[in-house]
Amino acid sequence: MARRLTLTEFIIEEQRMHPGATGDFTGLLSDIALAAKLIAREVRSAGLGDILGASGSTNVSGDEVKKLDLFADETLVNVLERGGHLAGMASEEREGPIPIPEEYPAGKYVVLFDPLDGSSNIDANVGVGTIFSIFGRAGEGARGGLEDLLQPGNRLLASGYVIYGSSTVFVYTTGFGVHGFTLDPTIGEFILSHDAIETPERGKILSANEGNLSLWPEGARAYVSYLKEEDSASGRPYRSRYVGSLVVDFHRNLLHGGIFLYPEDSRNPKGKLRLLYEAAPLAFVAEQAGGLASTGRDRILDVVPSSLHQRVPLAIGSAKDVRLYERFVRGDRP
Ligand code: AHM
Ligand code: MG
Repeated sequence: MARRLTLTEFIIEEQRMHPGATGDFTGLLSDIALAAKLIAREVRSAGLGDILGASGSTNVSGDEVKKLDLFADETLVNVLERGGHLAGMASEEREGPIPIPEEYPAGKYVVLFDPLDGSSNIDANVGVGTIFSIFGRAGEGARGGLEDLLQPGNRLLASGYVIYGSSTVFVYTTGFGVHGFTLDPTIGEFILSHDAIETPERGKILSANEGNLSLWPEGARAYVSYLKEEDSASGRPYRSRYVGSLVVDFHRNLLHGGIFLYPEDSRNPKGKLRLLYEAAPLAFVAEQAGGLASTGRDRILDVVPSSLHQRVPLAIGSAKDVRLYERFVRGDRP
């Protein structure tokens, strides 16, 4: 049987298709994979040391920060700042742009990341993950400043995520399909396990925090009631699956089909999830797998960010499900 490719081998082959590729991009993705392995090791031993538990501070979005969030954030910054591939970074855990120290060379890319999505789930042993976005620099001027970081998702060069769950998986796209790799702990390498992932055109799963249903706008409430009606011809009722780690709920629906919904509500009038660290990178993956991502009104990848921690309503997953949701939002229900 042919040996399966490692993540690095796969990226090198993919980059050969790009004339003029310098190896910088390959180096950057390898750096992200290294940081992911360091985070995976720490997550695996979370229950063992005093690293588990709240660190007592809150992040810029007002959420309680767990120690592992800080570990993941610092690991990504430490690994990525010295690689020479980046002009700047931004993290969900930090308020402003993260500069590359003068002692390291600056590169032509910027990276934005949610270091540990779903971190409120850690002490219950539920899967968590890292989400990342890679852009080219927007201009020659600022070195990794806001101009480089505030770019719409339609300019993403690559995005992806790593899940620290029952196994550690690395999923990414550079605009040529979506590929998934599983960490083989015996050799410390990510091995190609999900080549060219295609998400079902229509799913059977609804993932939403229905505890907020009474706070949602009418379109979202009507849509969820519709999915619960019984009609075998249209595959209803849908199954409900909501872990509360976006990256995990998204990954399951990507493989099996379904829709993840986090609409705006009366407490979070702009939605809860962050455009740059969560919605846009997952939207690029969803579209590359044949799915869609929408605010309910607009394509997520076309939303132009005006601030680093901007929130956005999110409906993401199988194309037919997201399109139907948009119809309910417009008041044009079937
Ligand atoms: P975070 O853990 O990076 O702060 O992300 C926010 C999380 C998502 O992973 C998840 O989908 C959502 O918040 C759950 O929110 P809620 O508890 O309101 O359902
Ligand atoms: Mg998150």
